[in-house]
Amino acid sequence: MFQEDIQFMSKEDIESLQLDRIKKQVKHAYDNVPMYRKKFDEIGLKPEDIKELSDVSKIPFTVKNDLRDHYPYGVLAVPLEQINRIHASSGTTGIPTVVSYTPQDLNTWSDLMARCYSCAGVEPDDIVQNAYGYGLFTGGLGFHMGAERLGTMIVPTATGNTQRQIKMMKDMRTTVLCCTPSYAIYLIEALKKAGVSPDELNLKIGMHGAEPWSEEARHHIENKLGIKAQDLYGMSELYGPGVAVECSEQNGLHIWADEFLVETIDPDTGEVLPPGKKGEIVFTMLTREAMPLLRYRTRDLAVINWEKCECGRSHPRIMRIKGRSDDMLIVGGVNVFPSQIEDILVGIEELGEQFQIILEHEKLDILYVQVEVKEEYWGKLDNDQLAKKVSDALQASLTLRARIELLAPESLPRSEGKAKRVIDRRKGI
Ligand code: DLL
Repeated sequence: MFQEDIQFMSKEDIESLQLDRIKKQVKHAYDNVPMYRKKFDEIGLKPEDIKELSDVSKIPFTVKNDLRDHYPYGVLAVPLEQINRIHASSGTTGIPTVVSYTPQDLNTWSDLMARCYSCAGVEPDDIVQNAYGYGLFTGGLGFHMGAERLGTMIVPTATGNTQRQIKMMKDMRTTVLCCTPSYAIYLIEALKKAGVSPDELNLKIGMHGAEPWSEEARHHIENKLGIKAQDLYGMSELYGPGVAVECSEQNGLHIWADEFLVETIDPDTGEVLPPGKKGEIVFTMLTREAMPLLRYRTRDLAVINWEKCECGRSHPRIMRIKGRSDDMLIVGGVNVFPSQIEDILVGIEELGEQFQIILEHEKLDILYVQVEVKEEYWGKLDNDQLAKKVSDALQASLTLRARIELLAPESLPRSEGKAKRVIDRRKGI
């Protein structure tokens, strides 16, 4: 097992390592990043004031806009000559969030990703097909470097060209498929259309992340592909993929706490929440050289479980990501998360996996939910009755009436990367 000693560190050892590292990291940020020096000076905080792990709550938060305001290199803690690579994520504001890495950062990230593969059950003799996007997006290169570090063979297909993905899976005898959960679901349809049975493939593990997905989506992928579908979490600001991953228990994603210190906060007040409470996840990177991030607000909402896992690991677990605080839609004054709608749709037997939410405004906000019907039911049911059943189920949970549009199988656009679930056509929003 890759870095087995770190994977199975005791809680006490993790905490003492965290304390040792956070002290150094705070000093590194304060001494080298003017933005942090300013944030600390404004509240009279000195790096030496961090004596215990609980003192971390004194440190001011970092938010995405801090990175945008210092675009592109303003938050570097090392001279530009020491930067080996950048990645970037596009944002809605037009200014990308740029993240930078020293050779040591790339080394740490590779280790983290190799550890993720290993924790999820991947072995050096596996054949990894990497269908994440290579380029500025961190998914492709992150999964690539981790597989290289673990020592597997890599088939770097990148996104798209589904027919070629299928051919490669078959001919190269791929055992591990890395892609977003929505692309895995699309591949299942494409395999069926191409007349390729999963029995002809050698797949055993799927490594899926980059977007929220449900337990039902997992069962679908596992049953149709005959694999174990593992959830993996990360974000560009925190190296990329590799922050947390599921083990064989599939009961929460282990956050590699030797590198990431995690807290949960109330997204409205910023107050630290007690263990077990759902809130916004905040990470402090413990060793990053190029771009130290202290108390970075992810906007992701989840519950953290600090209990030791059945697998024997003590690294805390993110129980499934429950959407983002900024994903929240406000429809006629009611707060709605797309994941809530998904949870209800997947519970209705006649519906397929693909759906889209459209918001319009005509005097009042209108919530449209377009959802595909499963092939075996399409044309065989009373659509009005089924639409009413869906609308009633949504009303009961959201306290909102949605207009339901039932669609034929395979009519919504498929995505090769992250699925686009929400189209907001309301003016001024
Ligand atoms: O999506 C990095 C990544 C690549 C993760 C490949 C996993 C696999 P960003 O594009 O910066 O980075 O998007 C980060 O995606 O804040 C979450 O909202 C969401 N996200 C990532 N993984 C998961 C997951 C990559 N497993 C944002 N479950 C994060 C739910 C996820 N949401």
